[in-house]
Amino acid sequence: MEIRPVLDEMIRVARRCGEIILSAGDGDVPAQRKSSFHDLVTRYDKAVQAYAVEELEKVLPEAGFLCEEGAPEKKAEGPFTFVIDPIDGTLNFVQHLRHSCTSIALTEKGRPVAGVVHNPYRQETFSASLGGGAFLNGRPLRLSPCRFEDTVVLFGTSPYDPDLTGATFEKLRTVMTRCRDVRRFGAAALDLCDVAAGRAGLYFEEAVSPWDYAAGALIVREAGGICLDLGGDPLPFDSRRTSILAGDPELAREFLSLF
Ligand code: LIP
Repeated sequence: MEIRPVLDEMIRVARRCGEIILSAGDGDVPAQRKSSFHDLVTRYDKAVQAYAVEELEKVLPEAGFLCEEGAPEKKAEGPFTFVIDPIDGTLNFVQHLRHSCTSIALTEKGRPVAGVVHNPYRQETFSASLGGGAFLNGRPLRLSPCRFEDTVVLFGTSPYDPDLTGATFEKLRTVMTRCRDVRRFGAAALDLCDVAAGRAGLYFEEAVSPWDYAAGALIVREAGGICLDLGGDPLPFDSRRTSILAGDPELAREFLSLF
């Protein structure tokens, strides 16, 4: 199957999802708790996901869906699955921090072959296809090597897994003494895209879900980076949560050597 036309449709859908996100404006956004008081969902998450599923079903009727807010009934009738985070950075969205995105990946036999991450607040659309390169608003992305001491390291706090807080801050304490500084922005997909765009050297988090990283991991890889779990093993792209380390290959190897 020719991936390019499907990726073009994924980009169109992600940008429309961004318009739905922006339609919330600066008004109050009521949120419901999911697994804990850290883990929220809003009617916008559900509306964005419903729109994306409806549109992508037309693009690839035989595909299955793996979505943050619950998969539609339909199972894959072949090798393709759309992996969707309708609003990555939901807490940022609820708090009007203006740092959220829609992430859509297409996997074939469990391997990402196309991905798009759209940040409507900056009108930045990151995209990639397997072997086709990574792009920001159509401009090619390519990582350039840098030293640990010259780079910023992004991290996540895995707030849905509070038993991992200690591990997160133990790693952070070690990393902070070796890099220029660290940042926690609250949207894994955008962290991965910032790495692919060379705005940061690495991103790590102890626990994320496949919809957080499926598209961003392909964008990083197609920009010349690597994406592994924190044990240095390949990432899963099924429904399992995993740790993640992404960025410049040399920096990633040095990071792993510290622990
Ligand atoms: C979030 C991630 C973030 C992580 C949070 C949560 P959500 O995704 O982007 O990096 O720290 O635990 O998983 O839930 O806002 O789509």
